Amino acid sequence: SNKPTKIAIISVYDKTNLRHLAEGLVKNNVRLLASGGTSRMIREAGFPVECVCNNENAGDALCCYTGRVKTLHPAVHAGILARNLESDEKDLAEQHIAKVDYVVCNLYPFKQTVEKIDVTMEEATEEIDIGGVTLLRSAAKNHGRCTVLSDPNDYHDFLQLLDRGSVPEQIRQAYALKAFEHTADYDAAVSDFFRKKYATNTQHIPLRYGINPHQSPAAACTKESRIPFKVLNGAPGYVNLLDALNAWPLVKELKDALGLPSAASFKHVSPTGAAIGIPLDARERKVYMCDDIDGLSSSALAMAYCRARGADRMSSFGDVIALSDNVDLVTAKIISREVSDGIIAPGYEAEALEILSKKKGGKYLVLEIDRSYTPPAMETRTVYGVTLTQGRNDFVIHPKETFTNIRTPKDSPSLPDSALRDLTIATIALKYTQSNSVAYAANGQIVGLGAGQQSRIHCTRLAGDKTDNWWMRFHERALNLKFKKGLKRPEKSNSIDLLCSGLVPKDGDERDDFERNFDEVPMPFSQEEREAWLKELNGIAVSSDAFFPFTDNIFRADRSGAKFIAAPMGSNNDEAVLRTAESLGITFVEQSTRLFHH
Ligand code: 93A
Repeated sequence: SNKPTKIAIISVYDKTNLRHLAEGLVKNNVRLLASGGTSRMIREAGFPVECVCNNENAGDALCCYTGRVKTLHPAVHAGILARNLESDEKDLAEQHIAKVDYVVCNLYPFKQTVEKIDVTMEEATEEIDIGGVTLLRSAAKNHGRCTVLSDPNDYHDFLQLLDRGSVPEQIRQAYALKAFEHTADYDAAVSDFFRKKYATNTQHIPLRYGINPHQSPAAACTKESRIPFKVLNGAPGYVNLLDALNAWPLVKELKDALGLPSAASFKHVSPTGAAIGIPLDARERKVYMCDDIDGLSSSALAMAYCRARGADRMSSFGDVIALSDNVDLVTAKIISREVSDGIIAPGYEAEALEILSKKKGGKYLVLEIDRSYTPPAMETRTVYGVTLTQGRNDFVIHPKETFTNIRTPKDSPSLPDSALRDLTIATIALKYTQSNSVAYAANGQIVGLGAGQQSRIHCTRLAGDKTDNWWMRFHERALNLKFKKGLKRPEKSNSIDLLCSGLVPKDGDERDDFERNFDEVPMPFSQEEREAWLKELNGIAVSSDAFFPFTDNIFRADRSGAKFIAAPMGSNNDEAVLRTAESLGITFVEQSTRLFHH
């Protein structure tokens, strides 16, 4: 028959393909109800259309509404939301409301409006679609019966289905999902705009720029009631926050696991060092350039930072520091003379904060983290427009629980406490190091860490070379260098690094630069000197964020004094890896959890 049996409500801002849609609907005997501008265009195109208010006699009152209220009426939504239930049908009949079968709607251009420079709040809020969002949500909610079209590109396929009879359930589901994605995205744009205008600085921190200066604007924000840190001094950059928010959980977990104040030094989102606060002997104080600090042994936190900063002074130049405890005066004094970008800690003594706030011409970044904060279980990020979600890595590393599965030697009852401590530090550090990663630890601190290498053996070598370099710095000759008076700390560190890594050039400008740093120019280490000294390196604990694919890693770790190795298993070469460890006298612990980090 020609009698219309179905009803469509149409209210579109973007009128693309609207004629085509109207034509197809009318051809299928669908009765069209539309809002002002939409109905005008359909009528002008020559198709029958009524005002949306004509949903039976509910209309008259609604017709009077204008402006902000076009389709927001119980009659409209009753027609959309009604189910095929006797009770719903009875209600509709009493009110003379007809069921709506199709809803076609797209929204005011809020995003385009707020992209305009100097847009006012008034202009922006006028573009916040209320009725359209409600139409989409009503129809999408009732997709069991209703078809919702939120994208003009879908009209064509929809009409083909209609021509063939009806819209299958699966298609209605897909359209409903699309409608909710659309309204969610729309509301996110609205809340972004409001956040920028109205959020207190506890929820939204504008950043200078993103990872690079041309990547702006940039911001840090949270959907929770507040960001878990306060900016006490300076203005954080994007990379600063990546460092700080990886470094803080590292020191928090170290402290929880080992019960001592802990420190980490971060650069480019990997630790350069991490340590707990145990006393330093005279040589360590010298190597870590803190032998002139009064009261160092009175502060475990300061000792932890000396170790974290001192392990790899080349890498920690310009670091972001994380400390597990309230920052005291001694620690602040140590930090104040290093080149550093910022710090995160749960609190600051007044004098400490004063010192730190003066650093970098007053721009030193000081963040106060809420110690009790627990991040949500789920993490989300977008890469190239694709959103990735995952459960947060909440694996807990503990000296008593994580290293119990000793694989070689077979008769080994347990590990010494010092090994458990160092394996714990190495493994917690890896949890916050870009993968692949391998860490060498000794004396309650990282001594060599290889980060972000695509090949495991390159990691093991890099970390091993750093460990060798660290140990060469303890050589008598490296301890007693005669630097020029007034030579800056970073220049000293650079010279020591050249010398200890065996890279001092024989001649040329770089050689001249090197010599200029000394009153007495040191001889390079001879091969014999180096080998003899490196033989003394022993008792090192090594952890790997994933399994060793080949035995080369074990051989390399052994050359840098590895005595304990913890790593996950699962490689085809597990047996050979274990055999190699056993033959080299290394205790190998199976650590059951892979700890990739990106
Ligand atoms: O101002 S609104 O939020 N109030 C409403 O009741 C309403 N109903 C539909 N905007 C409303 N709309 C929107 O109007 C639709 O989402 C669509 O974008 C636009 C279509 O208006 P017109 O048909 O007058 O061109």
